[in-house]
Amino acid sequence: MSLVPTWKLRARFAEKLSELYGNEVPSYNTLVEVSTEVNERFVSKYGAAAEQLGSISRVTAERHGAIRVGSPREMRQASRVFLALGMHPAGFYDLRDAKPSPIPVVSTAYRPLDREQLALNPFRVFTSMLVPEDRRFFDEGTEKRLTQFLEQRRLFSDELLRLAEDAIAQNGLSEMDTEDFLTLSAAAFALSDDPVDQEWYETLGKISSVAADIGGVTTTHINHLTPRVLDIDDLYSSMQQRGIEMIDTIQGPPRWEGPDVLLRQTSFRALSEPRTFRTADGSITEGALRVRFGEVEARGLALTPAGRDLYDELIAEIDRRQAAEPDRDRIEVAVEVWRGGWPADLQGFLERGLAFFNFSLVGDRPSEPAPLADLIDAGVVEILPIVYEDFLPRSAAGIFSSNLTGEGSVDQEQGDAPRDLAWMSEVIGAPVNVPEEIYAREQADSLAALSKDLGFAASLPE
Ligand code: OOG
Ligand code: NI
Repeated sequence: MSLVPTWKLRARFAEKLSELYGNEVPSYNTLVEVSTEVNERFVSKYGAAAEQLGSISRVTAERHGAIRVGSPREMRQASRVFLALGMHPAGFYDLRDAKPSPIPVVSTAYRPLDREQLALNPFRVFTSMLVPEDRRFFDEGTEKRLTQFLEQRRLFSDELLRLAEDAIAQNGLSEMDTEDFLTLSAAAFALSDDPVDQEWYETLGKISSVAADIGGVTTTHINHLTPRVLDIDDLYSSMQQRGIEMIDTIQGPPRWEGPDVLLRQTSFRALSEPRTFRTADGSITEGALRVRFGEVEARGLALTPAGRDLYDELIAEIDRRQAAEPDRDRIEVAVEVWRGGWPADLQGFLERGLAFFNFSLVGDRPSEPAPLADLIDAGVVEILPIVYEDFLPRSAAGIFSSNLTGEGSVDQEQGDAPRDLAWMSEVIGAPVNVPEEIYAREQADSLAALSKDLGFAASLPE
């Protein structure tokens, strides 16, 4: 019996969620339509160079989703569902001291790790988990009530979890099981019509609307589904032309003439959606909640730790200059800092050890060993940047904050509950990958393959 392989399960799951989310949030369909136009325009303008950071077929299908869960049990179950799809935890994000608004969650992203798997389908899900034990947000009584509430609900059915285990064990599922798996998993992420306990939702909402969105309802739901574009500035103005009001900035690095790094994102608020509430006297009323989103992103180079340090420094420099000259346009300041701080081209990034690359031998094999930089100059070796596959804490915090309906309340005097990557690995029962280590491995493998092709050891510029 032939099985639907893991990557295909992932591609079909992403498609299914896209269909579901498009039915629930119609402006998402507009976003996908405009994204497709933007990508086609970009490719017809730049040809093959447009696909340097991902083939057009990959980018067109590319999405990331965001979900939020409440407890370690829910996080671990979600990890099994994602593992069934070949998605592994990567990166640890603590948003509890995020600015402008602290969010009571810690997060990781589930994604394929290998280049080949990413090329087949790069679907990833930013997954956040509530921290009810954090006293800055929740007092003892609320923590107890919250954990009891979370203990009682079931986000993932036994049947779904059983199918996930089968898929993990077999690296795929039969066509019949695939259909069941897709139906059950999509249902687990659909907006539920279960009545929302109004008093409880409001109690949590006073602390944080993200806490209410997670712990105030009996299910989880996809919070947003984000397409990827090759030109986010074009996307931004095209959406505005369609009459969709975007947030006022593109988050992350500014647009400039040099290589794009990491991640640029922008978003718009989706409309409020009808929800049923149960009031304190037990009666059922119709209301509405506005918790979901339209988001879009453009991806750039994966930075080395040195590149990441420089990135953080330059962002801080933008903040400083802006504080000193508040009348100047932030974008203008950002471009000025970017031009002063980064090399102008890919080779500069390689030479200064700021970004990760793949290498290939494209010219004749040289007769004697030569430094890598010379081989690149001579067109013998080609460098291909490795695209950033992860998230940015500051942009993530921005997305969460634009989702907030109230200020929330945080008591900074209270102790926090320490959480880190090791803790998250423990919860998931598998190591959470460190993004920079994934990229470094890929680069090292590519360098080793190049050395084999060259017949001598190629090494990175000092
Ligand atoms: C997740 C926010 C983070 C991103 O793209 O940075 C995120 C959420 O709102 O649940 O999706
Ligand atoms: Ni997102």
